[in-house]
Amino acid sequence: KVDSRPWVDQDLQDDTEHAQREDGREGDDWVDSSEKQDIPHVPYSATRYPEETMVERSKEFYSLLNQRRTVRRISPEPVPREVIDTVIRTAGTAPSGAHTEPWTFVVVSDPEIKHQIRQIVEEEEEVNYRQRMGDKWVKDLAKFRTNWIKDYLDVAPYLILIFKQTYGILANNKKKTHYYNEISVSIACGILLAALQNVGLVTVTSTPLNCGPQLRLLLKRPTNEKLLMLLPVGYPAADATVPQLKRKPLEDIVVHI
Ligand code: IYR
Repeated sequence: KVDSRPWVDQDLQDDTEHAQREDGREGDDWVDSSEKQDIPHVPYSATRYPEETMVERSKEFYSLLNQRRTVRRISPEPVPREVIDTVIRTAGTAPSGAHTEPWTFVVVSDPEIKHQIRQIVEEEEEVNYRQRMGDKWVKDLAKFRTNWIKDYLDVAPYLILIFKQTYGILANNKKKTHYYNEISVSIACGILLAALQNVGLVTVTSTPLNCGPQLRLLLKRPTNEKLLMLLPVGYPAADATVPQLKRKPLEDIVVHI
């Protein structure tokens, strides 16, 4: 059977809907909202900049992020652990459905585990490229010179695997609904990419197709967690190259009404 959307990961469906029974009430194993407590609301104010400063800052931030590129040749040079901790803290500032913070960032630096990850990903990606993706998809990717061999999984000093928690598990073993968990974690991933760019590190936004369950087991993550993204992180290799791509101009991506 030919799937018309082969990039949709088998394991990556959003099971937020499992939180509710058909009658709209929560099942016994789900936390009752009446158990939740009220929290105080406190004043908020944002830093206010003069307009010229806003223009300048907007351009500077654009320039920084416009230099971000996917880099597939990563240097083995060590990266300070404190930097990794802080970029992940930064990613964890993302907004999330009902402030459920439905993310787990698994940071792998152990060479043995990195290699096991590589073996799982390469084995699965070979099937992806040879069978699942189909000729059209493989042709569409040719100009990026990608294939199923992923050296960066051994070489990069850190692999960050980002899992979405499809529901939460409370101390009393009750389940908690994680509203909009996929988009919440996707936003966190975007912030993580920006934070990495900000410190001069590079990555590949990889979404290893159909590797989720095996990697989840390898990393001993619970069944409520599903792999959303795998980011090898490090400095770019001295001989790294990137395809010469152009970004769409503003006029092609914005509509003012
Ligand atoms: N997941 C594969 C294939 C791949 C797919 C897309 I769409 C890309 O932009 C790049 C690669 C891989 O990582 O090689």
